[in-house]
Amino acid sequence: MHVEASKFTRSRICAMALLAGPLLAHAHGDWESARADAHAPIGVMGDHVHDAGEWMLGYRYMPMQQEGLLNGSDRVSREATYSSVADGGFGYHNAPIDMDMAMHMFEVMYAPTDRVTLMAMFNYIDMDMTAELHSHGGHPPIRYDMESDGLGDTALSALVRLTPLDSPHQVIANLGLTLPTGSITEDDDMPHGPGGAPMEMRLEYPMQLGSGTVDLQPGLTYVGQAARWSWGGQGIATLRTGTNDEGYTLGNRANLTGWLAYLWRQELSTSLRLAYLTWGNLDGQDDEIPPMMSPAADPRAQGGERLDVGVGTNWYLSGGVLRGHRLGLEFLVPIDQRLDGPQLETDWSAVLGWQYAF
Ligand SMILES: [Cu+2]
Repeated sequence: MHVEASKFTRSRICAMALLAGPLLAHAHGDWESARADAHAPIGVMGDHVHDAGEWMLGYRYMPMQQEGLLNGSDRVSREATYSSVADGGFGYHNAPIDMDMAMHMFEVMYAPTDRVTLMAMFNYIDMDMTAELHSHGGHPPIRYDMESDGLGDTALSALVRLTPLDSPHQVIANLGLTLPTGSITEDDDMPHGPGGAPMEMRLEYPMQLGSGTVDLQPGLTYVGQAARWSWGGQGIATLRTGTNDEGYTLGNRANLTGWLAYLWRQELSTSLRLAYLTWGNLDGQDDEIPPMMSPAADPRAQGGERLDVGVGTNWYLSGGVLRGHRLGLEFLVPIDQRLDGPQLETDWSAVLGWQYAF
């Protein structure tokens, strides 16, 4: 943090020498919540707490696009995915082509005390996948679409502020869990009937809406603030408990992220973030999902790791009837990903959010 310390000192001197008005207050070193970067980039959840008695409502729209297949960090063609093992392929019946996902996330926060903020997040998920069934018996490959949408798992957490209330360095313990409100029995038509006729089948694991288990989400968040700069880091694990009703457990996950934000003026900040995500393969399997149908149906082709870089901007509306409303936008692209494959590669994701505290 040497760079931060020198920037911190330099900007404090600048602020004291040059600035009057609201920015001068920041130079005193208290945590300032009425500024754009007092919340992390909008793609980070559970990054901030509220003062006793305060409520917050929020909504995030999170699109994500995946296209093409990777095994490790190597590209794999559709043909190789559904060619027989004897021909040097992977021997699946289908190969995913692309997948579009959009999540609508609604959040409510309430702070019963200055130390503890409670948070609930509800998701509505909408997914489309295009896949191709291998050619057989003189039939050309058949391309088809699958869809699923509905409520995802519901996240509940307590955010416990561990540091002094007004410190410019805040440490928050994230004590979270998710409830299995998302369906794991979504079906759609696939061309597996006679002569490629549509037949309703259980969708593959990435197209299911929930984990089917109660998942623990412990984590730790640190945020720091100076006059013009702010920064933070967060680590959150997702630990599955037990086995779901279809006989499997999704892999555990870990998210590690760090960011740096610059405050252009009280209402506007921009951010740069690195996000590392790792997730495991399935334990067990759903007997209605034949594992050789597609790599997306294979319990051993689900895990991976990815490093994203994100650029973002936060707006904090400080006056007029919209005082206290926040808007955030973040755009993330992977700079490295290694997948247990063949598995769909992530091209980009984005988060557009609104928050209002009162
Ligand atoms: Cu909040």
